[in-house]
Formats: sequence, C-alpha cells, structure tokens
Amino acid sequence: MLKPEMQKAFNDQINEELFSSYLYASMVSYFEQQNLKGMAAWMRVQVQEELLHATKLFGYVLERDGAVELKAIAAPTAAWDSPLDAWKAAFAHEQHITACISDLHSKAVELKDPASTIFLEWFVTEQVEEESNARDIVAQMEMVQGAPGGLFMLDRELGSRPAPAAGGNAAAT
Ligand code: OFO
Repeated sequence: MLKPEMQKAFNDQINEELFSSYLYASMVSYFEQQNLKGMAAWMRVQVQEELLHATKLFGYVLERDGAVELKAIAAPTAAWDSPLDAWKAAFAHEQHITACISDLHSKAVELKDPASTIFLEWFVTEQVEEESNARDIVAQMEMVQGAPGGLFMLDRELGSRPAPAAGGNAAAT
C-alpha cells in the first residue's frame, strides 16, 4: 500500500500530467490559428502522450491499493507572442516536469518505497526524451526565423510525427 505522503505526491503528478495535456491542446489551437498545421499535428500527438503519462500514474496508484484524487486542472495560456515563443514555453514546461519527476523519485527513495522508485525510473528516462524533443524544435525554429521557406519545411516535417503506439511508451495500465 502507498504511504499517504507518496499517494499525495502521485496525485499531484497526475494533475501535472493532465495540465500538460491541456497546455499542449491549447498549443494545438494556437498553431492551427497560425496556419501551422504540422506543428498542430505534432502537438496533437503530444496531448496523447501526456494523457498516457497521466494514465500510467493513475493505474499505478490503483495497483498499489491507493486512491486517485483528481483535482481541478488550471486553464493554460491560450496564445503566445509567436510560434517560437510557444515552443520555448513547451520546452520550459518540460523542464518543470523533469523537476517534478525528480522530486517524486527523491520522495520515493526518502520514504523507502522501492516499487515506486523503480516505477518512476521510466518517467526519469522519458523526461530526457521529452526535453530533448522540445529543445531540438526550439533550436530548429531559431534557425528558420525570418525564412518562411524554412518554416514551411519544418512545419511539414513536424506534421509527420507518428501517433504513440497503442499502449505505447507509456503503456496504459
Ligand atoms: Fe511531457 O511529459 Fe508528461 O508531462
């Protein structure tokens, strides 16, 4: 059974993941409004990824005989100064999530909960990829600033991101 402090920390992280999906859904809308359909498509996939992260945590809490407590999800920003600004916000958000996962992992160690420690290692690794994806796109966006042809090509490339595999990296539990 999960210790109450650990259960609360997992529930906080479920809320963080649901907020991530909300934030990226807001970016889908923003990119659509900017006519950047490929970026919107990339973000649609990201929304699914975040829901898988939330679902994975949700399943784990229940598997440990814990109680999932769903909280209100904050409203995300609806518009950004520029597409580059939106990608920078996505990168900053992933850095924030990495810090949350790191704190959660430290708590599992501190509370001597080896099952949670091992479970959270998947998320630690996942955050390396999440940050790297966003960082790369920020760098590419910076390269194409002032070059509409480059932005067009980048948008097209981002639009080819595949959907997460069924059960995917973050297998639903
Ligand atoms: Fe983007 O990794 Fe979850 O929140």
